Amino acid sequence: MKQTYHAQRRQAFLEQLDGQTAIIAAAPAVTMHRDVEWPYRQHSDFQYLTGLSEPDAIAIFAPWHEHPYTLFLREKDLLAEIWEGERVGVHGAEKSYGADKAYPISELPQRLHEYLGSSQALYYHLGMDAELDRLVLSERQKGMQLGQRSGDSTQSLHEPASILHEMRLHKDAAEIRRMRKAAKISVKAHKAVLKTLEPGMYEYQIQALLEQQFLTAGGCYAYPSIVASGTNACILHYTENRRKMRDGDLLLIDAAAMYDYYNADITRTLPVNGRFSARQAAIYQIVLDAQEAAIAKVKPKLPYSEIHATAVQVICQGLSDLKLLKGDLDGLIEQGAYRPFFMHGTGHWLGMDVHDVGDYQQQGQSRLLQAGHVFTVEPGIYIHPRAQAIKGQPSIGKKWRGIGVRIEDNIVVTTKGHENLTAGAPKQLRDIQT
Ligand SMILES: [Mn+2]
Repeated sequence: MKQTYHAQRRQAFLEQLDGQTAIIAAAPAVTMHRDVEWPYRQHSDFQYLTGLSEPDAIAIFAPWHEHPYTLFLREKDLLAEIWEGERVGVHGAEKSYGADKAYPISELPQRLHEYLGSSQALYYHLGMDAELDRLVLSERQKGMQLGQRSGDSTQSLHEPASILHEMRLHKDAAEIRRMRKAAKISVKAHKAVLKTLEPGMYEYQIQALLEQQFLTAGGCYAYPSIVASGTNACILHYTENRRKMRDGDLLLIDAAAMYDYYNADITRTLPVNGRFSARQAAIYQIVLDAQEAAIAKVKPKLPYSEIHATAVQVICQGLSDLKLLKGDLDGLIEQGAYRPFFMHGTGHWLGMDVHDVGDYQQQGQSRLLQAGHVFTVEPGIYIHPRAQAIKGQPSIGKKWRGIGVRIEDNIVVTTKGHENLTAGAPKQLRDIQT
């Protein structure tokens, strides 16, 4: 049962707390409009440790306490459950969710002090819930005034992220399985698009096709689907998806599934009519070469920053071959001459959050990759039709303007090298042209 993994994570977290207390809060429910809430999505930190997908819950970890893992959560309430669905309840939290002790959330104010007492440090993230912030800070203050602790009476405040996000960065076997599944569902959706796409369709029809695939497989979209045709491909976070696609357009699709709290993140750029123009193909090939060169480097101990450096090198070489950049290669790279065309990083950690947690640097140096790290590799080139108006922008021939290409895959570092979880989504010219 899934609780085995949560129990292992809690054990590791409790050990690293080293005798101190941590308070981790559930995500609040969010209103969509009057009487209607957005579908509930648990906060990834809380989900990672508890497996409990309910709002109005607080997990307290106190290794020194008689109950090292305590859950405060909603009580069973038949009337509320008839309207809103079943609740785990206090008994369920102890029986099925591994809590050493559970209490109704309404009892948090009078019980919180028991968990703060003898801890020199408190791990709590401020800023998610103002009411909880006030309660935690005032109870901490009272505890310090009462001088319950021996020695220094100040209770220091720390970010749980310093422990928890480091844990989440290293994916365990259960997490890799879910990410593999999210990737598989997403690959299938991108393949379905390839079969269906033709001029005259609307962007939202492609969005519907993708999201139907995600839902049919038991997932949902990991983030709002980007279906950006024509010059919309040059807008990095385009999600309107209202345009009618024309013969000769490119279509940039950045869409993928979340499955059981784990995300994929795929981008493909396709010719709407099945055939790239010569200029589109030239830009596409540079991006693909950059992406493949970057992925090929991935193995344990590689500094993470090498991935971006590799993509930048290939993109600068390619743009300079096309005479879109002029000057010597090292100079172009050093001056960041590529930035008007490639203005984002080459990727990000991937996991329960699409832009997942974990530091990219350690002691001022780029982190070295390790088996179990998962991240995206997603270089792009965007020639925005109006970019000419930006000061300092290189002058670009009219015929190049409006081309936007990004290609993104999800890479897991293995002990021997890497595995591309999303390799099944076609990206070679021969596979995406008819
Ligand atoms: Mn991404």
